[in-house]
Parts: sequence; structure tokens; C-alpha cells
Amino acid sequence: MISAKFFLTLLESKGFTFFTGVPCSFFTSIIDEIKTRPKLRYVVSPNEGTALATASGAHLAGKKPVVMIQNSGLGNFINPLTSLNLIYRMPVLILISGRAYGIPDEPQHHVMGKSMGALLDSIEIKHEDLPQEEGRLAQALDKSIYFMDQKKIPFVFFVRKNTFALGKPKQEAVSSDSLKRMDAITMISKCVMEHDFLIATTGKTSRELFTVCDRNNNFYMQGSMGHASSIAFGVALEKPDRKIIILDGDGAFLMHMGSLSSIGHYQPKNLYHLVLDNESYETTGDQDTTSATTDFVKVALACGYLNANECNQSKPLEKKLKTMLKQNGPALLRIKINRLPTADIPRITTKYSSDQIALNFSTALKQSQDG
Ligand SMILES: Cc1ncc(C[n+]2csc(CCOP(=O)(O)OP(=O)(O)O)c2C)c(N)n1
Ligand SMILES: [Mg+2]
Repeated sequence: MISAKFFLTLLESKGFTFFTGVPCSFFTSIIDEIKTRPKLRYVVSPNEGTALATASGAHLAGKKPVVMIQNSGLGNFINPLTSLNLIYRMPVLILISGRAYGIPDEPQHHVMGKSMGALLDSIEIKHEDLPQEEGRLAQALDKSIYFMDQKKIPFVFFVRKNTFALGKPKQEAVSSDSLKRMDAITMISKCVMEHDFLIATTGKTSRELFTVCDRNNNFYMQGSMGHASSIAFGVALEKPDRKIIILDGDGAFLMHMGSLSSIGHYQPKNLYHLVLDNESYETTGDQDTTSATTDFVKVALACGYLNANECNQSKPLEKKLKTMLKQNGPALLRIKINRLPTADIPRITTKYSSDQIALNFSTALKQSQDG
């Protein structure tokens, strides 16, 4: 195992000072440690593609950048990698965490875990496993630096589980009357009618919905982060007589915020967008998002949503949600929640396979139309 201090001292000594990415729990201790070092900068990016582009900008400005992403984000990453870095010859050091990479893991990681090496081979991006012992790290890093200096293209290290020490649990100051994600989800499931449909974002939101109120009218999206709103949009356009409710997270919302423009443009009146905003990528170890400085209500209204509102406690949530669901959408409710982790929630895969979730949901949609 490699300590975050050791790793960053080494990178800093080689001149790497600019870090960006989207978090994976494998990198929690690294991201935490960067923030303690005055000479290092960590830029929070909404998705992996923008992280690579931002790092490339830093390279143009004379910095040596590092991008850290989860392999699930390799899809977002490939576009700038192939059409920017490889073509304009901009080297960036890339760390990709390996979910389902030689280890058992959740279904949404299986395809990427198995194929990420072949995927990078096919576009001639050089990759190696990051050594898991501190003693072998300097040599591996020197080799990657030599490669980037010679070829002027990125170099990738795959980071296996437990390569870096786990982050310390965070001791956030949380006010006693702040809303927990689980309580917000419980309240939402009470306000939603039997014939309404819910599409829940990846991470703990889906798992908590599954825990408090499992039903076939729920689509538990695990993976495809940021796309819950677009899935819901497609359903809403084709099922105009059913209420379709998105349960989003702030990190996921920010990842593909462009979907709001489509929703606002097409105005599905049966679409309701709830954003559980803890200003954090809580699921991956509680790293900050940029939501504290973005007004989701104004963004939604500016994109053409008919209504947008916010709340931070259970009672107002109940009232505002019930009112919202009586009016036409598209509408958004930003629900401020605290960033406390929920302990021991079951995984959805303990009950359903992913294709079963899709089948249950589409069958429920069909039956609601027939009934
Ligand atoms: C494309 C992609 N990048 C990164 C991840 C890793 N990941 C899973 S959940 C999550 C955090 C989601 O944050 P948010 O939507 O705010 O929900 P929260 O966990 O705070 O409830 C991240 C970064 C992923 N699954 N997919
Ligand atoms: Mg969040």
C-alpha cells in the first residue's frame, strides 16, 4: 500500500502541481492530501472529459497536470483523449482507478473493468498498473515522465483497489436540524403516488430508495452517472399521461447539466426533477462538488423549466413537493441535505440483476398504460 503523503511528495518533487478529475473512492486519501499542500491545486471537474480538457489547458500554460478518474468515466474521457491530446500532442499524467479490474465488483463496472486495457491499446495509449509498493514507485513514475517527454502524449496508470490507503472519515460539522438523504428519500416516496415513476441516480441514492421503498415503478440507475435526467426525459416524452420523477444528486446533475436545456426546450409537462444536494460526491468518499456556487434554481428556470424551488427540511419538502406535483412540469426542486454517510445500506444487486430492473420498470410502464 502507498501512503498519500509518499505519493504526493514524489509527484511534487517531479513538478506535478496541477490535479483534477472526478472522484473515485480509491483516490479519497490522495484528494484529501492535495488540499493540505499549499503548492498543489485540485480542480473539481464536473465530468472526466472536462477534467482532461482542463488539465490540457494547464499543460498549455506550462504546468505538469495529473488527472484522476474512475474507469467508469473512461467513456466521457475518450473524446478529448483521442481528438485533443493525441492530435495536439499534449501530455498529461492519467490515473484510472480499476473498478472490476481483476476483482469482483458491481455489474455496472464489468464491461469497463474487463476492456479498459484493450480500449486504450486500440487508440495506442500506453498504460501500466501503478506499483502497489512505495519502493517501486519512483522508477515507474520516471519511466512515464520519460515517455511523455519523448512522445508528447498522455501516459496512463491503472490504480488497483487498495493501492492507496483509505481516507480518514470526515468529521463534518452538521447542524442538528439538517436533512439526511435517507429522510429526504423517505419523505419523497411518501409524496409520490402509486402510479408515478421514479428514476434514481447512481450511488447511494438508488440504494436508499431501494431500501425505503422498493417497487417496480422505480428505475435504479447504477452507472451512467449524470444520465438519470435524460432517461427520465425519454420516458416522459413517450408516456405523457404518467408523472416521471427524477431523483438526482448534485454531482450527477452537474456532470451532464446540458440535459436541462433539452428538457426546458421540449417542455415535458409530466417531468419533475428532484436534486438531492449535499455539495458532495458523498458516495465516493465525500469530496466537494462545485454545487455551493451554482444556483440550480436559476439554471433550471433559465433553461425553460416552468417552476423551480428549493428547501432544506422535511416539512417544507413535503409541502413544496406536493404542490409541485399538482402543477405542470418541467419543474425542479433542489433539496439541501447534509453530507453524512449512511451506514450499511444493501446493494440493489442483492435482489435484482440490472436487466431485471429495466424489465420491471418497462413492464410497470406498460401495465399502467393498459390499466
Ligand atoms: C462517469 C462516472 N464518473 C464517476 C463515477 C464514480 N461515482 C459514483 S457515485 C459518485 C458520486 C455521485 O455524487 P452525487 O451525484 O452528488 O451523489 P451523492 O453520492 O452525493 O449522493 C461518483 C463520483 C461514476 N460512477 N461514473
Ligand atoms: Mg452529492
